[in-house]
Amino acid sequence: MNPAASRKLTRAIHLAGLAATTALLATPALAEQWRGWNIHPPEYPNSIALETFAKEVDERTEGRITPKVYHNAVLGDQPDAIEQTRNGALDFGNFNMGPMGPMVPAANVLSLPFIFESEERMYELMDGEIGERFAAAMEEQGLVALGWFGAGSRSLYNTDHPVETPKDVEGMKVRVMNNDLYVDMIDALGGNATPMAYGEVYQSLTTGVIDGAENNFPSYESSGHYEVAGYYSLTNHLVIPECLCMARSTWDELSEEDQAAVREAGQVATEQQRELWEERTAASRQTALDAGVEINEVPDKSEFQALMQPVYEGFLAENPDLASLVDDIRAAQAD
Ligand code: GTR
Repeated sequence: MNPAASRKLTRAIHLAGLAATTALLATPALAEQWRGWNIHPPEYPNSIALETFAKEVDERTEGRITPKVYHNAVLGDQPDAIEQTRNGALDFGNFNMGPMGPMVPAANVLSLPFIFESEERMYELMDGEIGERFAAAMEEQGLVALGWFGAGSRSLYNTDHPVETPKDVEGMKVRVMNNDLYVDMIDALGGNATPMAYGEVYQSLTTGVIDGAENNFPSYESSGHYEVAGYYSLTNHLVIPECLCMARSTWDELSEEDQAAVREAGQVATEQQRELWEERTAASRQTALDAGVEINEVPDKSEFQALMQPVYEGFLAENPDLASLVDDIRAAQAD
């Protein structure tokens, strides 16, 4: 190479080096990427709210945190996902408070049948001091609650007859979420409970492994269960909230400023979920009706409620420390 060409090359290398250094300096510190668990398909109200949460966190932290939501339970079953969030392998998720019970005993109070008389009451109490007590119990177990999502009320559905009285549940194989309390609940009605992952229910209904299950309208519809279990009976036995929550280990690493930003994002997402929930409940109910599902009222719910007495007694005998929480929830609804 002649000297001129060599000088040119040296200069080019020098310039390239400078450009690379400048580019490096201009790149912001690598954003922290959060992984979030979701059981539902992307168009479900909770999923839309989780995406909102992710977007709000990203914006409010100016891109320091970039959450990503994984829908359709691709990151695992719900009990596993709760465990993974507790130990920080996942950063956030939307969890039903039912499967939370085996890990956070206080959460079981929310799984007591008929503990809330309506969704409105549930919101009112969870948004106040009662909700703070649940959040504190979760925090001890590694989870930070950022908001309470609505989940309507759960009712029984099955393949071949309406449920009008507890007699209609006798001998029925009913899928329940992973929590012994639900096994006791179905036992008390004379049925046979089968705890099972949500994703296995459709197939199990078609093969007769189970005769029925229980859920709210949006899940009954979005999972397709209404296609294979055409009797939906309005037992409304569980009004159980869900949480938008995150790993405490991830939370503890945040600056105060980012904690505030994440909390605000959680509030925005929660408000949106509750609004979308109402709309989706009506739409899902209609989809089921249009497909020929028979929806029936349960004329006398007190028969079902009376049979839950031993479930309460057994629970309180095993968890005497939770009696005051149960009493306070009941007292708050006594007016
Ligand atoms: C849904 C709930 C899910 C899951 C599911 C189930 O209503 O949103 O988180 O708990 O029920 O029955 O497993």
